[in-house]
Amino acid sequence: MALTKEHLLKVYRDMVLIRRFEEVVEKYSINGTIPGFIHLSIGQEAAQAGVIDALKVTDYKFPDHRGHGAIVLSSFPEERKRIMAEIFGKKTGINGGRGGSMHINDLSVRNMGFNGIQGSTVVTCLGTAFASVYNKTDDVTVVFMGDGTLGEGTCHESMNLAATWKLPVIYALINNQYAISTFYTDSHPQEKLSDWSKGYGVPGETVDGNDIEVVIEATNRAIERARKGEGPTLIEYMTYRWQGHFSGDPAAYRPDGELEKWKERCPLKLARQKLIETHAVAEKVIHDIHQEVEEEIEAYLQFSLESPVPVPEDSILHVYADDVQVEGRK
Ligand SMILES: Cc1ncc(C[n+]2csc(CCOP(=O)(O)OP(=O)(O)O)c2C)c(N)n1
Ligand SMILES: [Mg+2]
Repeated sequence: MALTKEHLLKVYRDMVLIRRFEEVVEKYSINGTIPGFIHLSIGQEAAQAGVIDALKVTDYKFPDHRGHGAIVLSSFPEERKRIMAEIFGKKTGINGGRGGSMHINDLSVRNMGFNGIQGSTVVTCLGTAFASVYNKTDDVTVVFMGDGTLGEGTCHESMNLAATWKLPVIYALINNQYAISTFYTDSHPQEKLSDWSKGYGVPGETVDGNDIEVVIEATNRAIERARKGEGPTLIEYMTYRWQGHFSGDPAAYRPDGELEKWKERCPLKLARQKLIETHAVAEKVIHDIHQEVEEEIEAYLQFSLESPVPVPEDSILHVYADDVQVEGRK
């Protein structure tokens, strides 16, 4: 079912927000202000924004290393500047500047974070999925992973158990075609990676990951199954990353013309076309969205630039948990 005009406008704004967020992050990474490696998801906005849009705040989210978009959109609007500050390594960051780009978690919205090991969260996400069943809630768990990550042995283990125990997991496989420099069909025998699901007797589908309406529809189908206790689903969102693997990678391994072809199917462009052609949205409305987002991102940036860096004495904080009560243990 097509989205309403209001819904499409909302997710269009979400996509503009994460596109501009990452463009700013890219700029400050290249000029050396942001420490460490940055993995950008420009071009993949629909897959991230669509999945997050379909979730409740209490659903568990496991982003991956290319997850800025999903993380920003999961967080409460008033906390989003702290996501950028985290990437800048600042004390005001959502994790006090300790995590940086790849290790951002925010338990208030059940963003469970990532740890730099591909395929690890595909296993640990079984814990939150099991907790939902055990506690008899209808919260689902979404784990993001890439086409390369699907080749990790952990993905087999995870899908096997999730299928056997009918755990409410949505495997959000973002197929952006490459794992670093390896094209996905050079490391997988299947053309459709969603066919993996067949081995575990669970539904799998491959969808257009650049069309946000298609993304939301497919995600909703999986969420509905999971909430009803029918178990996991594997969804492969076909998309493309416009940048190299990390900011600074010239991506010389891509054939000529490939990027240009995918840019024609820019997720923002596709949604904008629908807004104008199907919903008769005026150009001025679109322009105002961009203007509003611009001001918001500028505020995040100023906050990030002006915030202090963590002090060395703070490095010993949060090493041990304070006063944790574990049932059944002294
Ligand atoms: C276990 C493990 N092996 C290798 C790496 C190095 N590594 C980081 S990202 C990446 C490629 C991941 O590709 P994909 O899953 O397609 O995600 P994408 O980067 O395309 O978003 C690799 C091999 C790692 N971090 N962890
Ligand atoms: Mg990939």
